[in-house]
Amino acid sequence: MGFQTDAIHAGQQPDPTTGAVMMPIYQTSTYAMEELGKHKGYDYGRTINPTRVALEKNIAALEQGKHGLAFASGLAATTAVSMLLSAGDHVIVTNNVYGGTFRYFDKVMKRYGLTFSWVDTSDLAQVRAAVTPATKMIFVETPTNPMLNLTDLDGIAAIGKEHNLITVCDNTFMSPYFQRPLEFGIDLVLHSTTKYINGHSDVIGGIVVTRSDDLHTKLRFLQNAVGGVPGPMDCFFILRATKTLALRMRQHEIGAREVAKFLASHPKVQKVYYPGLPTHPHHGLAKKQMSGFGGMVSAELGSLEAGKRFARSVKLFALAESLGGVESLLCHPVSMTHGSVPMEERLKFGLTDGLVRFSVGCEDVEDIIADIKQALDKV
Ligand code: P1T
Repeated sequence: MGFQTDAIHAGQQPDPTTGAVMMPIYQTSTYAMEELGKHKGYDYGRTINPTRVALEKNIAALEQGKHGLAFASGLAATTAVSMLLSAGDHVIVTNNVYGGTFRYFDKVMKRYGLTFSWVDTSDLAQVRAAVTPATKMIFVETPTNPMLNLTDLDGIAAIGKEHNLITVCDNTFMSPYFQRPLEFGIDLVLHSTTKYINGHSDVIGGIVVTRSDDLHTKLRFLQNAVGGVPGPMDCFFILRATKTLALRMRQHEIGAREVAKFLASHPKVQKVYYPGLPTHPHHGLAKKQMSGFGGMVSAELGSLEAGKRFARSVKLFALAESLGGVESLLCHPVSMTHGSVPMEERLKFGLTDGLVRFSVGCEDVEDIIADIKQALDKV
């Protein structure tokens, strides 16, 4: 089936009891057993929930995967994935990942004896050079948050296979509508469903999708054993939202292309980061592995003061963490989403005090551009 058909139908059929067309919210923590050792496939709400199962099947279909595992947040999904590892294991991670992912690996998992190499994974030679006998996983984010650097997924999957490593891609910025990492041989695709997949800025969630039966069995165990599962109501909201994912992504991209073009032509903007611009260093790779360029744009305004003035002056854009909702959001990564990344680390990949990040919403494009224009006038 096509993407939109799957988005609307995968994992769902009319409720057998009532015929309800929409998946019910099974708001229950437990299920009555028929007798000792006999139940209907549902025993306890942390272990399994029908609304969650529907969501997992739905997103698994959109990612062209076989199994989906839903979590209470994107970071809970990352946590479950990291629990596949043991003390002494080494992980290669994209140097510019979401600041919370950096914080989790650096401040939490390091204490449990994992080691990390922070690598510019857009350069496969650097990835190869970072592999050690202890390496067990390559964790990439592409495009990265907020620099929008791309990593070659084909190349990462090949290195992973050669060295028998688990490859993981955080696909939050593209959503499965524009990029499906499993199709390139990546083992696990991960999302903060809080972002484009839910798309309405009203749910925190995460998901992992895989084609591997083995990794699925291990992650299903961890999902239950560690316990970071989403509630049924949140699953219902996300399931409702995927029905319009394609429509929203197309509109996000229309807006983002215009925003990138406008910013690139503006004298007060020093640099624009958007994979859809022919000047982007990874534009060729973007065309190869993504079917669109997404709704995220970053821009260098030159100084913290310029960033502050701009952030103070936008009216339609809300100054807020998060991204991927239908409403436009502006973020100053250094003071917000990436506050936990040390200055010397972030400067290596160009994350300066003057960088602002646009999550271009689905409002009328003229209104979005007009807001950016009037705010730049005040810088
Ligand atoms: O917030 P949560 O649902 O736990 O997802 C974490 C996460 C994981 N991966 C990426 C690429 C992300 O961007 C995020 C969360 N990011 C933001 C809150 C932000 O504003 O960038």
